[in-house]
Amino acid sequence: MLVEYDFGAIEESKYAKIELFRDDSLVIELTEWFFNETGSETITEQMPTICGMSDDFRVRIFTLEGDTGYSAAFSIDGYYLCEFIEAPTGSFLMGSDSTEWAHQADESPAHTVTFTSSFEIMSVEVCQRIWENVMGANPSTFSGDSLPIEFVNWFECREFIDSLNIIDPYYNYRLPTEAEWEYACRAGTGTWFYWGDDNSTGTVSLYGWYNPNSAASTQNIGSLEPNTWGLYDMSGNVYEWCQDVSHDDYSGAPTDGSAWTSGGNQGYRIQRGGSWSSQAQFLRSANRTSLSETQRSMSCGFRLIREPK
Ligand SMILES: [Ca+2]
Ligand SMILES: [Ca+2]
Repeated sequence: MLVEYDFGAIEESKYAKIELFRDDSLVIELTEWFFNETGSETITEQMPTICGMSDDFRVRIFTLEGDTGYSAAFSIDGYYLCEFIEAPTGSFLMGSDSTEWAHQADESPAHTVTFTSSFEIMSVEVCQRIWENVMGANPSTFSGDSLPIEFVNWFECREFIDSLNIIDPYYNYRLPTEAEWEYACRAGTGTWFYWGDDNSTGTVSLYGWYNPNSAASTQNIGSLEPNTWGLYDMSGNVYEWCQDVSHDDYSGAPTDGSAWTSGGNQGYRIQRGGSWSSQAQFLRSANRTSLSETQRSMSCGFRLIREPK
């Protein structure tokens, strides 16, 4: 779906919050970071597939200059820019044991992690359009507005986030902790994948871009089935940087969902979820890998956590 709307009423604003209503009910809240043009323009954004296609949609826009009210007519023929999903408080079993298919030693010991606060995680990977508008350049190996950003090292992700935190007056952003990432990926499941214990190509291909179905490239974010919390591409498309330093296994890992940055293999950061080039075993919810924090990979991008300022 593409959403087209006229921002002629917005001047000199670098930020707009957009609410999309369907039949007078708020169905989605979007955050737009890069309005600095004057005059009218048509913006084509990706909209969540949950928006549907044929109902009565209206967009309400809030900017630093105030509420602009409902927009004029617009059309929907696409999908979203960015949406954040609230992960509720709760506990889950992080990691896997040796009975799991393709289990690796660094997934042990499985351990209970408890979140006493909810958090908000981006429903998709950061796409190139967002990165380019914040950073003014696009280092990706593959090219496309709706493709995930990749070929950015861990420090470059931090630079992007620092810039975003200056632009956005309402939220601070950061990388997920590894525990937050796996909790959100599993979305209440304890199976190999968030769709169950099914590693058949037909089933995996419904949820994740990986070696058998990706045509050796990243694919548009959010274009396959999400998990039950509404998160897309937690398996496949690009690996996703987390805050945590790599460790050989979970011995001594925190159990409160915080980032594990002491000890371990300093200089190496966790990546999660497998990628377009991976085989199915690496798309498992428990799978972990790491990369030097100064290294770039055409298989690795990231998504964001946000917290109110
Ligand atoms: Ca991914
Ligand atoms: Ca692994």
